[in-house]
Amino acid sequence: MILASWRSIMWIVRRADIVLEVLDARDPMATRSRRLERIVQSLGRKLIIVINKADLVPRSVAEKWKRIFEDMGYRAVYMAARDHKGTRVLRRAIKEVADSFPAIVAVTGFPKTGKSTIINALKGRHSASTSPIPGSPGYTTHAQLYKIAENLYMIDTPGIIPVEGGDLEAVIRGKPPEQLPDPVKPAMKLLEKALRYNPRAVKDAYGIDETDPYRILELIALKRGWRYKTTGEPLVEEAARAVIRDYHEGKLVFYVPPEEYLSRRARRQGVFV
Ligand SMILES: Nc1nc2c(ncn2[C@@H]2O[C@H](COP(=O)(O)OP(=O)(O)OP(=O)(O)O)[C@@H](O)[C@H]2O)c(=O)[nH]1
Ligand SMILES: [Mg+2]
Repeated sequence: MILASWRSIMWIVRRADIVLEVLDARDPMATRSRRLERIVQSLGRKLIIVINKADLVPRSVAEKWKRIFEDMGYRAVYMAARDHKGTRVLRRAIKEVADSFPAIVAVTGFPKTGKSTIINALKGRHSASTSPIPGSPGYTTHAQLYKIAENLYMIDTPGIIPVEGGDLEAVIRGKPPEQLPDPVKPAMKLLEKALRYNPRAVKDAYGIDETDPYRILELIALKRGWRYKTTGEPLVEEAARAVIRDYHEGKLVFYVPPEEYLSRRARRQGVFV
């Protein structure tokens, strides 16, 4: 699969008037790229932060993230592109920041944040191909221009290379689960994270009442009959891939609360809350 290089991201940003940075509402800060934001700023383009997949978090959480980004001085909207929710708000934001028309909007962000889905939602017809799994046929492989309306064009881009923050997101979004050299470690991290933010996540997704991540993988494998032919041991690698896939597909349900980010930031700034 092809991840866009920073050079090609610059090339795309140069061609655009407005850049959307698409984040995953479940963990916006880990799917954000300050480097991209800096590039957009330094090239004098307009940035709109789009907090997508808002259907996977409570509305109040999406609202809070929006406000956090607005307080940083960014224009921000939230939406659920797959359900065509929030498209009007996004259209309005684009209209308001555009200096002139026709406007070209580049849609950028981490892999699998829903960039192509946003384009489809705005277009009203499906043409940008989408899929839940990195590296699968719906993976956007090259920048492509779409006409959204008479005076509005959008450039769909492949997920940018996630270089900062969110190591876990970088690993699980960077490659299809089948191609991860070691899916077990990231899957264990993902399970730990899920349980930290939603103690019911594993029970709800797999009907398994267990907190040890390795044991959870074993139990998923046993439940599904995935065993090594030779030894009969549970095939934890296969369970790990399933867990990563379930996260991409929103079946493993959890989100990072904005309060955690706010209290961390306050601590960094030496403010007690
Ligand atoms: N729950 C939920 N899922 C969404 C939403 N938007 C997109 N998705 C799903 O997320 C997955 C990835 O969507 P894409 O639009 O292919 O994401 P992308 O950013 O274009 O992905 P790449 O081009 O591979 O980087 C698909 O399964 C979508 O159906 C949303 O608002 N809510
Ligand atoms: Mg895409």
